[in-house]
Amino acid sequence: MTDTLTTAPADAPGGPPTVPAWKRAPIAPILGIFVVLCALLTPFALFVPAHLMGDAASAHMRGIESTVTAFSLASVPVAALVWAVTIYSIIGWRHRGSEPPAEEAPPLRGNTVVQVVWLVLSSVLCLFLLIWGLAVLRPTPSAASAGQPLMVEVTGQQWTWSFGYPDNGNATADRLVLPVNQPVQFRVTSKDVIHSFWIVQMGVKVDANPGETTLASVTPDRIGTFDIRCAELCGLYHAYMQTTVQVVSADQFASWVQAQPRATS
Ligand SMILES: [Cu+2]
Repeated sequence: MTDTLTTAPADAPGGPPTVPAWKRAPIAPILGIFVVLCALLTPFALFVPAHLMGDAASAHMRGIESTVTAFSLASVPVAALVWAVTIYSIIGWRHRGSEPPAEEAPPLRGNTVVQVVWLVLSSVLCLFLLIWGLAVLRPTPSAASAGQPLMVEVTGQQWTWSFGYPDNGNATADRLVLPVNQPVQFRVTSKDVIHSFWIVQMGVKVDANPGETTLASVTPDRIGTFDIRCAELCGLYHAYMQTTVQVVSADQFASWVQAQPRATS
């Protein structure tokens, strides 16, 4: 009985050996798909991912945006190569009809050159991302060294945020207002479960833990209204635990904070 799945076409006597289709490396079409994908993905990586969170309102957030862009660009050739092989595999090696293929599928086996190249490239890529991340996202000088920071107490509770201004007569507010270009230090805590205080366009994100105080600092450098969200799943209405921060001029802030109620204790 002839096994059609494992029998390769017989070579012609005296002629060159017949190379099964699956053994011919389709370098050119895969390279073509790779180049097209790189051309499509590069502008996407340059202009889309870093701007999904809105325009930056602090130098720290601009560092995060440049990091997102660098990481997206570094992932373009990797994604393009994987997709190119996948797309060619789906189209180029497609078998039609109800009969089984005349040739057996290629066996999976190691290829030392590919493994070494892949490992070296991956290592270089990881090293680049590590160095970039350490350089761009290094801790900024403490707010104290850039002038007296404005202290703001942030308290999370299911499912709202409240704010206190201990240096401004213990003013309290249910919304956050900050003066532009003034270093701010947040002292963040929680009344019940773990929340996470996230000012999206300023790149501030820090856990709010019950019984603990965590610190975060930023200098808002753009006047406007920006998003505050809870970034820690904290219960039924977690998705609605959001508010805004308004960044205003120093004069506007002074008159606003003056008009706020004072904490009683
Ligand atoms: Cu929360």
